[in-house]
Amino acid sequence: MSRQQLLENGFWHVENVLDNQLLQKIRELGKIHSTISGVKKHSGIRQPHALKLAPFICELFSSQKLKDSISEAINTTDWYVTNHADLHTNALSGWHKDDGMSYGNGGYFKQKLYHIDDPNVFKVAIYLQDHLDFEDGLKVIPGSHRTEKIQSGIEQHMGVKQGDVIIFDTRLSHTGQISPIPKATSDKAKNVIKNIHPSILEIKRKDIDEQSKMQELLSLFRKHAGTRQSVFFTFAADSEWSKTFAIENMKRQLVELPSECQSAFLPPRVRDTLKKYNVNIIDQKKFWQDQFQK
Ligand SMILES: O=C(O)CCC(=O)C(=O)O
Ligand SMILES: [Fe+2]
Repeated sequence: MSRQQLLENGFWHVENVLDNQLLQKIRELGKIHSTISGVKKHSGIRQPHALKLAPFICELFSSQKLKDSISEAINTTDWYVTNHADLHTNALSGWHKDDGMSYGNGGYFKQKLYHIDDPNVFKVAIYLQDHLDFEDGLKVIPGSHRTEKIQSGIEQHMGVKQGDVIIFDTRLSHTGQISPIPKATSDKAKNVIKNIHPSILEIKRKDIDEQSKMQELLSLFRKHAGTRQSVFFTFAADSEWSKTFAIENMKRQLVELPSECQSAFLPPRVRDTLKKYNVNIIDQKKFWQDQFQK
């Protein structure tokens, strides 16, 4: 049923998967991490290659429920992480797909693949806090994984709670927080917006460029609503589509990083942690070694 939902709608919202204490710990480490590492992007900090560069996120795989949900989604226990992971802190985002089509050359599948039911590669979105009061969680367009068009249907804000995960098709149109002051959906949140309204007006009237205004508005909002963090990672089961995707997706991730971080492989300590949690990694695959081994 859940896998059917994933194939039909392009996403599956799985509730109460992860332990709140574990997420709280990762959240605290993530906050510290974002002050020392990451790429400044979209008004926030994004850490690409996060399994390698923010290795504390590997603890997510201590959750059997997370691994079981992934197995259910991809219809096999024989899946692996593809080494593509991001840790996001307070970043804004616009509508997009994660299939790389916006970068040209047929994206990560190297061709349009909207006619295929199951691409054997999916993403997991884990928000480290609730997104029930404001529309600043994940938004999706159900069914949009089967069309090239990005804005192709009715938008849906996923009210995620800390502990939930969303497994989605990389072809699904989605976005995170679009506006620096997102729509309030609860009375508590409406009060927050009311209280900061004078400061919002003050920033809007400032004689500064739009980008700086956006940054100031977002900082103001986050001071009151708390830091917004998420981990997104990719997993796959072997197929020609998923192999092509994993390779091209990794190439893109490496472009975003400085030269000293340019390895597609995970460091031994991270490999050991994932092994301890019985998670297969792409580093062991021959096609991966042939592609990226120096
Ligand atoms: O910022 C967000 O919540 C969305 C991030 C996202 O879409 C991604 O990592 O691909
Ligand atoms: Fe995305």
